[in-house]
Amino acid sequence: MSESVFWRVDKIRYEGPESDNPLSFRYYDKDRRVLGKRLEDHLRVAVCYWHSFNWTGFDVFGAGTFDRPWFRVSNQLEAAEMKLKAAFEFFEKLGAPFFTFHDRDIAPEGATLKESNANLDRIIDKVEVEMQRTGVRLLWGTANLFSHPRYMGGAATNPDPEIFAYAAGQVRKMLDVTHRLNGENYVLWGGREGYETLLNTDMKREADQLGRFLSLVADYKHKIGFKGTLLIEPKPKEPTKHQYDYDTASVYAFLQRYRLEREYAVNIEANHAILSGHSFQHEVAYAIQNGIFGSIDMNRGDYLLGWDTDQFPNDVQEIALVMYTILKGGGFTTGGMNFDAKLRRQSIDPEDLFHAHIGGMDTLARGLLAAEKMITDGRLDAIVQERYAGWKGELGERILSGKASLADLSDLVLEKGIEPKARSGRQEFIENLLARYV
Ligand code: XLS
Ligand code: CA
Ligand code: CA
Repeated sequence: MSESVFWRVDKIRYEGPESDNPLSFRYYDKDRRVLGKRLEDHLRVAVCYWHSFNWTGFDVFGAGTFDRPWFRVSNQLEAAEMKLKAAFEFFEKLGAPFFTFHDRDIAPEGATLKESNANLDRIIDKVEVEMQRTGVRLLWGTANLFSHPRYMGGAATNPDPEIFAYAAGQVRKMLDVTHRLNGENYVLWGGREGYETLLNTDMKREADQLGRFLSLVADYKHKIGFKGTLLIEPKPKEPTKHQYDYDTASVYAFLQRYRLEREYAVNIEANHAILSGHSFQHEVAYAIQNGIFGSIDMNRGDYLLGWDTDQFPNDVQEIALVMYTILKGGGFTTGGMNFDAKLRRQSIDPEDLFHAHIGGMDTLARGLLAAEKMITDGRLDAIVQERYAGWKGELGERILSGKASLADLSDLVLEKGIEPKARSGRQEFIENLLARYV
């Protein structure tokens, strides 16, 4: 018997929809060609470190429930090395092409920034070896600017500039690390960048501070020659009541205000989209339309709970619509589908981590295959084209090109006695059509 926590599981293989083996893929056939590209290259799946290897299963009411060997080791650096071995064994057995992590997920925080950086360097040497050994790549790196008590009042938006400087130090280091590991993106999630009450908050000043911080990050990225994409991850609430990065539209307005819209794109999380009162597809479509679509944090929420439950996705229709939107937007460039999702705290067996990811990957694959049908069939697109066809005519062209004034349009209607005819939006018909692809 090996001492590995995942010793009972072999490499997960594609066995097709008829397979009864719960530790196999039924749809995720990585080499299958979909619209001229390998399925794996469309989805660009990543496993996240924090939920899968750091979270002990604790919640606000109770202690950790997962018994992983590295939680039992008191020397933090030794624990980090053990966890690293297990994580790469998991990535390899699952066949995930990418992973993601925060600085503090992978190596322990020290007493000073200097000590933390040294801890990180020591572990990153080993990460590099594992990446070379397995071929697993880094989808994105990020700095944890929200767990340590120093950040309780924000990182970039903190009332204390020394905390801003500390956060800058952490991001600088993590950008260096991400660059060194050839990360494809770098994520900034403003966990504590928000506020509880205006009684103690200067909102205008905090926005300017955040704008400054993001400019500094972009400058540094260019200075070191990092070619990956900088991403901002919107989230409407949690941990604070008002989060500055509420949704994609707020982030886009913020970026424009600080002239950063060409430097940053968004990392859209499914669960965060829902919490902001939008559909997941809406958030993705909004980002694509405005040229700031970057990457996806894949998970789902619970419609009965108002918080961020980070569950694994299982709704094929939702994914199909999102994949359809992404494919029509040209697909991922540097982005991918990161499983920012965690087990339920009663799912304590190491095998549960495989079931969760297998189910998630199969759901993504089914969504992709449905989206492929939607695209090749072309009927959904034709319906929308047809609905707006009037705008391709002479009147539509005159309006949009600015050739017709408000008075011209009024005169036209009065003179010609125009009485437009109402047409059905046919939503139920279209929904029935959609059901046939899924
Ligand atoms: C938290 C966020 C976080 C980011 C990375 O809700 O999802 O995990 O993805 O800091
Ligand atoms: Ca996330
Ligand atoms: Ca989340």
